[in-house]
Amino acid sequence: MTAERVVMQVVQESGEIVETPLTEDDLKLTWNKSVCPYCGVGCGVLVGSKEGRVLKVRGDPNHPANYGLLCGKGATLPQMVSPPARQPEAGPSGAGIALGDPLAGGEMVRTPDRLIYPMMRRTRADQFQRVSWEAACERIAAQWRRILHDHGPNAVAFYISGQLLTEDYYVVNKFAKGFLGTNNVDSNSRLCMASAVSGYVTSLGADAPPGCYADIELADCFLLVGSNTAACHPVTFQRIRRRKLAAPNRVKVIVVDPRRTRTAEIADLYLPIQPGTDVALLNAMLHVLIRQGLMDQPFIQQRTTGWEGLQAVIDRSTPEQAAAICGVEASRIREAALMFGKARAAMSFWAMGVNQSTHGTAKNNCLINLHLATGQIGRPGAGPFSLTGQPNAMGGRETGGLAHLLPGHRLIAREQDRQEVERLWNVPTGRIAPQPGLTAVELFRALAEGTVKSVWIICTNPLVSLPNLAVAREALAKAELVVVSDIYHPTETTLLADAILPAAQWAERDGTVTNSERCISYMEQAVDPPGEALPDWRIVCRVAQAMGHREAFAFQTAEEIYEEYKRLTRGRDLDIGGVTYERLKRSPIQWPCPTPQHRSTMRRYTDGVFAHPDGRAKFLAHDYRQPAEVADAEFPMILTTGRVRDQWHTMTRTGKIPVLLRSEPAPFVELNPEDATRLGIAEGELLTIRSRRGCARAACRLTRDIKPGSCFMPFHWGGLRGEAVVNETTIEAFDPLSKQPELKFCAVRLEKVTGDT
Ligand SMILES: Nc1nc2c(c(=O)[nH]1)N[C@H]1C(S)=C(S)[C@@H](COP(=O)(O)OP(=O)(O)OC[C@H]3O[C@@H](n4cnc5c(=O)[nH]c(N)nc54)[C@H](O)[C@@H]3O)O[C@H]1N2
Ligand SMILES: Nc1nc2c(c(=O)[nH]1)N[C@H]1C(S)=C(S)[C@@H](COP(=O)(O)OP(=O)(O)OC[C@H]3O[C@@H](n4cnc5c(=O)[nH]c(N)nc54)[C@H](O)[C@@H]3O)O[C@H]1N2
Ligand code: SF4
Ligand SMILES: [Mo]
Repeated sequence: MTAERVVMQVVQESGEIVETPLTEDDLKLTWNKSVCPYCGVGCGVLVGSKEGRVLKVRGDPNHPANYGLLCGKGATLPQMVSPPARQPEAGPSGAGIALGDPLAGGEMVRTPDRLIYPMMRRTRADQFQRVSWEAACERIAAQWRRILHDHGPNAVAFYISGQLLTEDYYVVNKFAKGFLGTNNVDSNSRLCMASAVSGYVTSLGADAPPGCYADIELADCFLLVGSNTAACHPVTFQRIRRRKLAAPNRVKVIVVDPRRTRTAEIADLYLPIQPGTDVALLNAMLHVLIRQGLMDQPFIQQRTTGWEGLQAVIDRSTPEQAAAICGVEASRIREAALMFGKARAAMSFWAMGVNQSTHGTAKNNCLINLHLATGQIGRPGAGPFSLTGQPNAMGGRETGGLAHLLPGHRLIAREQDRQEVERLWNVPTGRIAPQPGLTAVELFRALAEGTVKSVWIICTNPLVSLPNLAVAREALAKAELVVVSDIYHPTETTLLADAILPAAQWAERDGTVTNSERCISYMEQAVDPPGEALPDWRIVCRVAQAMGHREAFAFQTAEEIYEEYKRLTRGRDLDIGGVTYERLKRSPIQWPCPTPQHRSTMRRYTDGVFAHPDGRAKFLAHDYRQPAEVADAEFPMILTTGRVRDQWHTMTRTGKIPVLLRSEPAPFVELNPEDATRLGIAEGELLTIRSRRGCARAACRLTRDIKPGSCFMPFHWGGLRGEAVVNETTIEAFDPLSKQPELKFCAVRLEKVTGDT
C-alpha cells in the first residue's frame, strides 16, 4: 500500500500529543497494515519495513480504535522486532544471555535471545540441543502418545494466551478438544477476563461489551472502576480525556481505585475505596438511585428480570454502611450515584481491579445492575464496557479458548453445543468430553499433584504471571513433558521446559485479532520470521499431524483456518459469516456480521432484547463479601498488584527497549508515608514483602496516592531480573464461577532488609 503523508502521533502521559513528521526515506518503506500487539485497545498500525527489517510504525489514521494515535509502547514496536544492533538485554540481570546462547552460529537475528530453532533436552539437568522441526514434533508426539495411552487424555494440557491470534486459538482448541479428547485448554485470559465473561453471560445472557469506542464521544458520564486506563489503555483514555475537556461542566468522570493513579487526574469524583470492596460501593450507589427515583421503570419492567429479588440486598446497602466498608464518605457515594443516575448517557469501564477478585463475577454483575436500573445500555453513549487486557483476549473467547468453552461462544457442558462442533470437525459423536477442563490455577495444581502429566505452554510466561509461583514451579518440575512455544529463550518459563519451540512474532506472520469493542482486524505479515521460527498455528498443526491427524490439520494458510472457524459461528450471537480476509484488508469489522452485505455491529441490544432465553437482562443480587485472605496481626498489610505505563507484562519485549525502561527502570513497592513512619521505613529502603506463600524484595516508594494499610507492586519483574517477583506472594484463591484468581488482594508483612537477612 502507499503511504500517506501523515505524521506519527504519540500520546504522552500528560495528554500532550507529540507529532513527528515522516521523512522522505520513511515514505520509501513498504507499509503494511497491522494492529499493535500489546493492549486490548487494538490500535491499528502501519508497519514500515525495508529489506526484511521493521523500521517504522505509525498509527493507522483510518482505524476506528485510534484514528492514528499510538502510545509509547506501540510507537517503539520497531525496536522490539528489529533493534538497532546486537545489544545486551536491558535490566539488572542480563541472565538472558549468560544462560547458553541458542543463537551461536553467527546468524544475524533480531535480538541475542531470540529463539530461532526448536530445542530439546533429555533431562532437566542437560543443556538444550538444537533439533530439526521433524525431530521435535516426532519426539513430542511419541511422548504424548505414551502419556495418553498410560493415563488417558486428561493427562495432557495446554496453557495458552490472549496474545495468540484467532487462528492459533482455533487450531489449539480443535486439536485438544476434538482430537486429543482433553478439555484441559485454558488461557492466561483466566487471570484477566474470566470474571467479565461470567459477568456478561450471567447478567446479559452473552459475552462481550454491548457498545463501542465511538460511544465515548457521546457519553456524558464515565464511571471507571478498577482500571488504570491512563497507563493500561492510553489511547482509549485519551479519547475519554478529550471528551471530558471538550465539555468539562457537562461530562462527569468518576474514578474508583484504592490508588490515585493518573487516571484520577481527569476525575470530578475520585473514590479511593479499600481494595476488594467494590460490591459494597456499587450496591450503595444502586440504593441511592432507587431512593432518588432515578430508575428507568419502563426499561426495568419490559427488559429485565430479577428486580424484586434485588430489593432486600439493596435496602440494607445504605451509603453509610458502604462508607464503613469502603473507607470513603457516604456523601461521596451519594454524589457518585447522582452523577451516574442523572447522566443522559453513561458508560462504565472496568478492568483488573474488578475482575481479579474472589468475587469478580459479583463485581461485574453489580456494575451491570446500575446500567440496567437506569436503562443505560443498548443506546448511543451508554453501556457497561469491560476493557480487555490483551490484544486478542476477545478472539480467544470467541474461538473457545477457555476450559469450559467451545468455538462460537458454545459451552462444553451443553450436549447440543458439543454435537454441533463434533459435526463440523468431522469427529465421532461423543469425542468431545462432556466435563469442562481444568482452569489455569487448577491446571497448575493438577500438574503439581501429578494428575496432569504434560503441558504445552504457548505465548505466556506463567513462571512470572501466575499467583503463588511456588506451585507453578512445582508443577513444571513434576511434569513429565513441558513444551513451551515462545519467541525468546531464556524466559523464566522456557528455563523449566523439555522442549522449546520458536514462534514467529508480530509482523512476521498474518492473522486476525478482536479488540475490546468486538472489532476484528487483519494483521498483514511485514517481514519474514528469523531462522526456523513459525507462526504458532503452524507449530500446533505440525504436532497434530505428527500424532496422525493429517487431514484435519492440513491448513496451508491462516485464511483457511479462518474460513473453517467462521462456519462454527453461523447462527450464533457472534456470527461472522460475512467477514472475509478480503473485507478485513479494507477495514476492520465489529461482530456480529452474518452476511456479506452486513456492514458491522457497533452496538448490541439496541432493540432491548437481551441474550437470555426470555430476551430479558437479569438483575443479580450480591452481598459484599471479604476477600479470601484478610490482614491480621501476623500479616497486617494488604498487597495489591498491577502495571506501569511503559512495561508490558513479564518484560520479555518492552524490557528490552531502553526508552521504555526510562520511566520505571526498577521495581518498587508503593507505601503510604503514614505506614512507613509507623514501621520506621524511609524512602528508597529495600523491603521484603512477605506473605504466607513466599516473599519478594523491592525498594520502597512513599506516596500519599495509596491508602494507608495497603501497598502496591507491579508484577512485571520476573526471576531473571532479580528478586522483585510479586507473584511469589500472591494467593491462588479464585472466584467460584469465573475461576479467576485474586491477584489484587493478599495479606503481607513488610520487613526491612538488613545486612544479615
Ligand atoms: N502499560 C501496560 N498496559 C497494559 C498491560 C501492561 O502490562 N502494561 N497489560 C494489559 C492487560 S493484559 C490488562 S489485563 C490490562 C490491565 O489494566 P488495568 O486493570 O487497568 O491495570 P492494573 O494495574 O492491573 O489494575 C488497575 C487498577 O486496579 C486497582 N485496584 C486494585 N484493587 C482494586 C479493587 O479492589 N477495586 C478497585 N476498584 N480497584 C482496584 C489498582 O490500584 C490499579 O490501579 O492492561 C493492559 N494494558
Ligand atoms: N500479580 C499479578 N499477576 C498478574 C496480573 C496482575 O495484575 N497482577 N495480571 C494477569 C494478567 S491480566 C495477565 S493477561 C497475565 C499476563 O502474563 P503473561 O502472559 O505471562 O505475560 P507476557 O509477558 O505477555 O507473556 C507472553 C509470553 O509470550 C511470548 N511471546 C510474545 N509473542 C509471541 C508469539 O507471537 N508467539 C509465542 N508463542 N510467544 C510469544 C513472550 O516472549 C512472553 O514470554 O499476567 C497475569 N498476572
Ligand atoms: S494503546 Fe494499546 S494497542 Fe494502542 S498503541 Fe498503546 S499499547 Fe498499543
Ligand atoms: Mo490481562
